[in-house]
Amino acid sequence: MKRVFSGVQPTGNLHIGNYLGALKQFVELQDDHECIYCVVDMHAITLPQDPKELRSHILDIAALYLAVGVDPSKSIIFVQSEVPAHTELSWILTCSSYMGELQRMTQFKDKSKGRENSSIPTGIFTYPVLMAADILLYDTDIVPVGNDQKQHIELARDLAIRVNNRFDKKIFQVPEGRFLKEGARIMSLDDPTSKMSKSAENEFSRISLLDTDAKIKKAIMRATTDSDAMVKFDVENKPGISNLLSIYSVFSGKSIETLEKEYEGRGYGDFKKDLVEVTIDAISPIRSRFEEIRQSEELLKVLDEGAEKANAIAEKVLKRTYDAFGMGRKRK
Ligand code: AQP
Repeated sequence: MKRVFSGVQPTGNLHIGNYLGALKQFVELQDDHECIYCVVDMHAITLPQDPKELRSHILDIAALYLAVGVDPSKSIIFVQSEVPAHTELSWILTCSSYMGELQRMTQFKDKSKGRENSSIPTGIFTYPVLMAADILLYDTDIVPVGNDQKQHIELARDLAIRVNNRFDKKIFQVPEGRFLKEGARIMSLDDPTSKMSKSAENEFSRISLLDTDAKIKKAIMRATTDSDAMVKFDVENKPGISNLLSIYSVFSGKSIETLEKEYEGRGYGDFKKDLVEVTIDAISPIRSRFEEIRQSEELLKVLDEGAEKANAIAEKVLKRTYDAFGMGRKRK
């Protein structure tokens, strides 16, 4: 069975972009793959987090994994900081990476925009290497993620190949990214030229999986569209309605062409009203399951067992790497 690894940062509640780009794939893959899903709290602290909120978000994300359908009897679910090998391997890979390749990462450019070099947190610069360590530590074959992670997956592949070539043997499995055709990049509702994000200031720029029906309605009804009122998919000229069409299509299972025909000559009002309904239908069962799971002792048990299993796999790959680099004394 091929092995799958992916993670989500506990930086806030998951939005429909996280769900449609990544989590939906997590569920689809678990029946015929060996899946490992992580709550990547080491990544979250690349920007300052309130400690109490961070602790709470870690459990929220784990509960959301279960609420969307990740099944702990099929998949390993764990918290990144509970497996120390992530940071250990990250250091080794940092010593195998170059400033130039990290400077080219568009997420680094976005997150450091407008800041002087002297005030850019180093973690924002080096976290793609930590992400490479996350992936390589589990001999991962497939990484299901949204489109925004393409460049980071490329870096993980480059580092794996570089280390393998250096020692002329297979230390790391070279992973492949897995991106969906629809939903791989859901855009912000108030600025459809940038991606929907958990940490964007305007809460109406996103739909979170835990939003109330009223909030979902408000966010969709005020979503930015253009003035010609034609429901047509054209990302370049009509990014707002194109984004809403993508969301409608993945939640309803109808193709974009079918939706364009259905709403021909009917304007945006009708379309948005129906999209509200379709979105609430898709999200509200997740919300109710979440409430139940988040309160349960079972969640903590799942994470304890997950950390134990993840540690066992990670230790082996770390040992193999230490041996190749000649680190420490020979471990048994
Ligand atoms: N807008 C999106 N459309 C499709 N997929 C998305 N993902 C994120 N945004 C979209 C995918 O969700 C997974 C988890 O992302 P993450 O939390 O680890 O980090 P992120 O990509 O930085 O997500 P956010 O929401 O933008 O968080 P913040 O605001 O904290 O930076 C990944 O697979 C990602 O591709």
